[in-house]
Amino acid sequence: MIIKSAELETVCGITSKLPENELPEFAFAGKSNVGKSSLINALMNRKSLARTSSQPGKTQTINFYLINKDMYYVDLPGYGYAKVSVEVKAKWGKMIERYLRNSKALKCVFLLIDIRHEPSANDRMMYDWIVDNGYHPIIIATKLDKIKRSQVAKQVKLIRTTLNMEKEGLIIPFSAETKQGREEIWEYLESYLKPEEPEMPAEAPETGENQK
Ligand SMILES: Nc1nc2c(ncn2[C@@H]2O[C@H](COP(=O)(O)OP(=O)(O)OP(=O)(O)O)[C@@H](O)[C@H]2O)c(=O)[nH]1
Ligand SMILES: [Mg+2]
Repeated sequence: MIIKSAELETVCGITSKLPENELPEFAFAGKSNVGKSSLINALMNRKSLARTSSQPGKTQTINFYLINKDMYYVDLPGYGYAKVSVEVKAKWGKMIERYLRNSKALKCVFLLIDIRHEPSANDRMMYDWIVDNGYHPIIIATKLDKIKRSQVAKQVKLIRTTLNMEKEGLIIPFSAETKQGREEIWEYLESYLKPEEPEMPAEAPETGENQK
């Protein structure tokens, strides 16, 4: 994908009204520090438009990035950040839920899981919750550069079984350091943006006379 433009268009806090976008949206969910903002930067071909940090909990708003005036990447706040109070966590849970449930433009939810670890109870909840809302989550297994190549298949399998994924469910290993996996994610996004194939001319309509 060629990135011609990328800009942060809307920032929503807990009490903000969510935008009603017409262009397709792609959301990135996952626990705090898993690499959502880093992935979004890589997919925007920018170093630091989406803010990242060694301090988890950096993204505390829902951020809508307009890409090529064609679609949005939606950076969601991470769940499971220990230093945030129970009330704040609950409020964020509600906000993410409100977004995922109500957006009419949301095409696909990417759920990020650290390739080094077994998915947590929160990850499993998030996965099930996305499925229950009618989406087929794409798993991005992040921080691929942090494990040996020989470990990749084993870790991918661990993610698949722990999340109890559908057989055809997609897991894309990705590294924000090496950008491995980026092309595949771009291809996937593009498949949503392509205009629909023109319909084949219909055959002459049946009159119904010969039908039972
Ligand atoms: N080695 C390596 N580090 C990564 C990768 N992706 C993210 N990181 C690092 O992990 C830390 C967290 O990354 P973020 O992109 O800020 O994570 P986030 O999911 O947006 O975190 P929150 O905003 O807190 O929810 C940063 O220090 C990143 O540099 C990766 O693929 N490889
Ligand atoms: Mg972030």
